[in-house]
Amino acid sequence: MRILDTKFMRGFIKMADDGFQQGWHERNGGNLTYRLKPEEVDEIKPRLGEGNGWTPVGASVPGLAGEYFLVTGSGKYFRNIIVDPEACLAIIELDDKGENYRLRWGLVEGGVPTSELPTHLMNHEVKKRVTDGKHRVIYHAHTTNIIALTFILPLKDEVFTRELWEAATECPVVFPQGVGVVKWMVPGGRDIAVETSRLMEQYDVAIWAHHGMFCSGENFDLTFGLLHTVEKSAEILIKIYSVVPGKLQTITADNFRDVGEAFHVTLPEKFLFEKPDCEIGQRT
Ligand code: 2HA
Ligand code: ZN
Repeated sequence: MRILDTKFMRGFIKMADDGFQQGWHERNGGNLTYRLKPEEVDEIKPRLGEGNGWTPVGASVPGLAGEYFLVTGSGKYFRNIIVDPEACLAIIELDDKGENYRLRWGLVEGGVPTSELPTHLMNHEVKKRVTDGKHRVIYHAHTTNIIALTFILPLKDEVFTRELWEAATECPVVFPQGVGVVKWMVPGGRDIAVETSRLMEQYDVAIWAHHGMFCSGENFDLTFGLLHTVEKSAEILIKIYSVVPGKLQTITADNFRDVGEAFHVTLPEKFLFEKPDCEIGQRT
């Protein structure tokens, strides 16, 4: 099957373009990776190149040994993916130790996989383990309102989760485990990858202070939908805090317990701490 005609490729390209249309991918900002299913690898194998030499990943991910990934290219612009996917994207194969990769398709005008490859692969490794192989998509975007929130809220998982949940009733149902927050760190390396993948043990969302967000999910719809929902909630919060210093009323801890019961989701009690009834003039 022609690689560009496969369902996973079309889904990947659509998701990337949806993200660009949302305004989350200025210049070369953001990156997206997808762990191929064995049958998807079989389907395209006759059309893959030989791969010329192995390159270190920059992290060790033995849990992903031998796996294939569709990834965005370093320095490539999301806005160009839909126009020229073969120049902007790559299919890479990991070696039998999960330490090196080789290029099997794409990047026809040259280049290397995303600069955030260590974080993507370490996240994939954690998520493959904790979801029994269900999660396949890791998405990083420069979401405007989440970034803005990281300047005005304490960089704590509990505070971000509670604020995001309060801004839209669907949120605790969409991300019941909450969100994790990584303090400002240098992007592109192993250290930030370690911090992020540690959060991915318990969350599907990791916020990078003053930078953006990472989400993990089973497929393109769920992963895009998750990131979109979190960013929409952040937009509501930025609108609220642009108008008043605090909320006059909000969804309470007991309200969340009721939502949890009604929608059969378990909301960790660490996010349901008591707060003053009226928050005008105060911040969490
Ligand atoms: O430029 O988003 O974090 C790609 C990035 C790096
Ligand atoms: Zn980034």
